[in-house]
Amino acid sequence: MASLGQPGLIVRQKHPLNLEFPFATLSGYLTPVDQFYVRNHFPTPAVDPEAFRLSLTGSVRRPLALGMADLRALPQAAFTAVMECAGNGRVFYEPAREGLQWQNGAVGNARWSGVPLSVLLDEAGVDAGACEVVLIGADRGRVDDGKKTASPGPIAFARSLPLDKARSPDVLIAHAMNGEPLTAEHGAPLRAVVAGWYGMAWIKWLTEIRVVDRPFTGYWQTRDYFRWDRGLGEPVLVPLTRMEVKSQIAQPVAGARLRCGAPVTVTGAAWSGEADIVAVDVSVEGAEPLDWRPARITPADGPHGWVLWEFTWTPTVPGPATLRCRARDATGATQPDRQQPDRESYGANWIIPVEVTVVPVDAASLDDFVI
Ligand SMILES: Nc1nc2c(c(=O)[nH]1)N[C@H]1C(S)=C(S)[C@@H](COP(=O)(O)O)O[C@H]1N2
Ligand SMILES: [Mo]
Repeated sequence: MASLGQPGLIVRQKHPLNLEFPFATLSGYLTPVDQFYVRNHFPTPAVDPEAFRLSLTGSVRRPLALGMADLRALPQAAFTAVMECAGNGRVFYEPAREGLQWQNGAVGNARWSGVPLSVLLDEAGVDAGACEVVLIGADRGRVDDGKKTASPGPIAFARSLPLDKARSPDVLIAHAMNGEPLTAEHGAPLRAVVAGWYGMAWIKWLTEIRVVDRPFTGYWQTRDYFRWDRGLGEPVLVPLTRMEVKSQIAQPVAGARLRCGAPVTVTGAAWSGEADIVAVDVSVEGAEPLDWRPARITPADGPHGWVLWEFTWTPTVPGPATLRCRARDATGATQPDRQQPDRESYGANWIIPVEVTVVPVDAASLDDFVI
């Protein structure tokens, strides 16, 4: 197959900038920064790394105002973590849902470096009555979503973490991505890394951290990025948090034509919010019951990274075929067969069939587009 060179990113929206990683180009464990999806709600703010101070205020004994040099002098940590936008895969919902029509590329896996949020919380001394930590970005704008919630003026992008997550080693105040200082698109000079949780919690252009003694009810906490929870009987809206278990096929792509009798490597990635991936299964047939076979997994390089997987398949029958993949995590959670009614337009982790065509070898030899 001809090389596509630098395939770049798919523009989902120009203002504000929203870019999707073409997941079919997945080729390495870490997603390069210039291939990493971008999800913005407002124009990218300019934060001057010299003048800027990260403030930590609220229910703390010693409020902090830290410059970049102060942050670099504190203990550092680094890990690989997958970040998936809660809207990844929205295009597969039926009927169509409002919102950016992400296919399967609003996800990436990078190495993040910075100061654990727990270090800052310890420095500041959290009050006994505190319950959450609100992370606030420097970007702001008016929200008018037609749901009677138009904001009276510009509001900042903000989300909260419960104290136990905020204090866990999963959360970094990061200044670098894949060993390079954060780029403007990815939140320079500082962003939150909230390993295990959907991207909306990973606040970019982080300028303010506020410890609060009652649950935060900001717009992106309560009016967006939620799901229905029926655990208490009557369904209630709860903020999205942990990523659902998920696997995706990178190659072959939907519509691919495959040579009959020639082995093809089915490849992809899999991840889950706060548990390891223990298995990825692949099925290559359309007929039920599906014959699921284990894929080979390249383990993650730590608790938060995705796993890459592959499965070798030699098609033997010309005609249409359906590829599916399904991951299972250490809690036993696996991907559902169908879309989940309680997830509004988020958390799309059900099994997405990829339809391909197997062509006889003689026909294949005449066709450049066959892989
Ligand atoms: N300040 C701020 N932080 C933000 C956002 C934003 O619009 N503003 N978008 C969030 C969402 S929904 C996602 S999925 C991730 C995307 O991060 P990326 O653009 O670096 O991929 O950032 C999150 N952090
Ligand atoms: Mo997102």
